[in-house]
Amino acid sequence: MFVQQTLSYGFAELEPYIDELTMLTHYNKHHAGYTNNLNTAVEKEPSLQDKTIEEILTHLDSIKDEQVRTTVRNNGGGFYNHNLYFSSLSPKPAKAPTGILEKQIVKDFGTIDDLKTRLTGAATGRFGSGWAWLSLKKDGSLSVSSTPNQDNPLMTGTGDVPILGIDVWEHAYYLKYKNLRGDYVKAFWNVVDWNAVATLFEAAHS
Ligand code: MN3
Repeated sequence: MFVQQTLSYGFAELEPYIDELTMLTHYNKHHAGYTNNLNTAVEKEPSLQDKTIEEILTHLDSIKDEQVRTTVRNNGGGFYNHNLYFSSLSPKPAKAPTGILEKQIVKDFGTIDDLKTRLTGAATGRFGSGWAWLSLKKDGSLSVSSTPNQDNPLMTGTGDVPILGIDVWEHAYYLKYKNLRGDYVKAFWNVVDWNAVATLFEAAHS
């Protein structure tokens, strides 16, 4: 059974950048819903039961039933993406990357601000619901991309491993920011814990 990542902070602790009601609804309703729906789908599909979520999302094509595949894509994606999202946030974040992650960012993008600009562009440029991503590619370089719905880089067949995701579904920001997605993304940078991103980078690297 897949279990939601527990939060290391309270729902109100990301204020004023991400408001309490958005966090509460996002985690307790949306993320919980994806998790429940994924578990229900996996219960009916014995071939998935001994697999990790990463294995499932990397090999969606192995699910023969189209309806089950779509359910797992949407809800397995939602489960995985929100685990990544919520665990990258902190009320006391490391404000900038250090070590090998910083070196790779400088190599691939120039400066940390250049990377943030690229990611902000991917987040604000995504039409409709979706995500912006920073991923580690097979060749060791980093890439910025965006995906629709609850898709993510694991599903692309490229071997890219996501290490930071910006949720740009309206449920992630609309209560506070209304139509101003750019303001939410700007605020988001204040609560990204670069230590959490570095941990994923190092894990994906080894
Ligand atoms: Mn969401």
